[in-house]
Amino acid sequence: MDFELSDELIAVRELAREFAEKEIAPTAARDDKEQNFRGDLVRKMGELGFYGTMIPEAYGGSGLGFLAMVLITEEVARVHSAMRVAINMQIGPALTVLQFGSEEQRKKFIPGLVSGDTIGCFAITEADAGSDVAGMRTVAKKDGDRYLLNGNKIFISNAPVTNGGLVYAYTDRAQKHRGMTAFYADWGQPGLARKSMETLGAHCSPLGELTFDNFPIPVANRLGNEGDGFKICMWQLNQTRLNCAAGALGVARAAKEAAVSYCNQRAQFGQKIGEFQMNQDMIAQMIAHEEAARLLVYRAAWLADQQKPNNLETSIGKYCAAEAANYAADAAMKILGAYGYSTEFPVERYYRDAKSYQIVEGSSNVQKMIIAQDALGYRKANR
Ligand code: GRA
Repeated sequence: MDFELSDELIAVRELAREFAEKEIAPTAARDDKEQNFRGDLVRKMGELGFYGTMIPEAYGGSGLGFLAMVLITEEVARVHSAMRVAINMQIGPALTVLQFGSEEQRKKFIPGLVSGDTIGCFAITEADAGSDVAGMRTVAKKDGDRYLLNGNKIFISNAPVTNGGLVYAYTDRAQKHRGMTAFYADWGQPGLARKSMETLGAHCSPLGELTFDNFPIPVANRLGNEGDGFKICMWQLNQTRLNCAAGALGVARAAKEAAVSYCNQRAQFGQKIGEFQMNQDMIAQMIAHEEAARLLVYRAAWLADQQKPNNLETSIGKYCAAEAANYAADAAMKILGAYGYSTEFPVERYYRDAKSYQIVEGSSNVQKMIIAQDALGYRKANR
């Protein structure tokens, strides 16, 4: 077992940290308050190769791997969690096209996602299909050399700004999950209405609805065969879950750093508040939870880099990292008190952003379901 990162990975992490601190952090509070979508930063991250670590050079990537993505994502999320979502919106469709697309589809769609010229997304969730992906109602009907989509997707990250990405729909609803199909869509076509949605956190990550009214997608943009969609979606979620897990590590770390720093500055009752054992208890727990989650998330990424099954390990890592981020944000809020609650300081942002990690990409309860049902022998997680 080797716990050392290679020199290459250390350099990648340094690059991401420097970019995050110099380019993202200075305006993070303002961007959050004004709900700015930072397309300029999305493109700069593309130029730096942040979306291409799991993509071969032939399609514009570097092939550095999943652990490299995790390290980059953690650094970005540490300064602004909403900017982490932007990474996932690029890598989700790029990896899925790499895995399931034809050579022509790979060449056509991946380089734009890797460079950030295409603002990506993946449209799965619907009003009655959140945890229960198979409950979706959007349909795709074949019409000559294209499919026409009808339905509505909600809570879709990047919906207001995306110009290309994945969408899942039923080509044969009677077959339940075996009738679902995956497509790569160019959102510039007619028959699409977008609507923005407001949320508690992740304000710089534009969220919204996509409504399809005979929205056309060429047959040439179908990934795999009709009916492959559910398995493609489960595969995709396993990759994008890892990015969320890394994001949660970043938030956990940011909250801990704020709490430690405040404990060393703030004095009450004639001593630094770090001297109080109740605060030490929270600092210790923040660190223990964060460090444990980090090892789990790195293990899942390492398995992915070895091309070994990692669904179970990714679910465990995502669950623990989301809970660590929420513990840390909650504890930091208690330690900073009114300064934590104040919108003048970043802890309230960490608190709002941390919540998303218990919801997105499979809620904490979905992760627990996957973990427990694997242990009980009901459904294998790694298949
Ligand atoms: O036997 P079969 O041929 O019928 O196949 C079954 C199973 O083997 C079938 O699907 C297969 N399958 C898989 N195949 C490969 C299931 N899981 C996998 C897999 N991992 N790999 C049906 O299986 P099932 O177990 O009966 O499915 P189910 O009960 O309908 O669903 C399972 C589950 C609850 C885990 C799934 O629906 C799920 O993961 N739900 C969570 C949904 C989710 O994560 N949504 C995320 C939305 S996108 C988002 O949050 C964006 C956030 C952006 C950001 O912040 O970055």
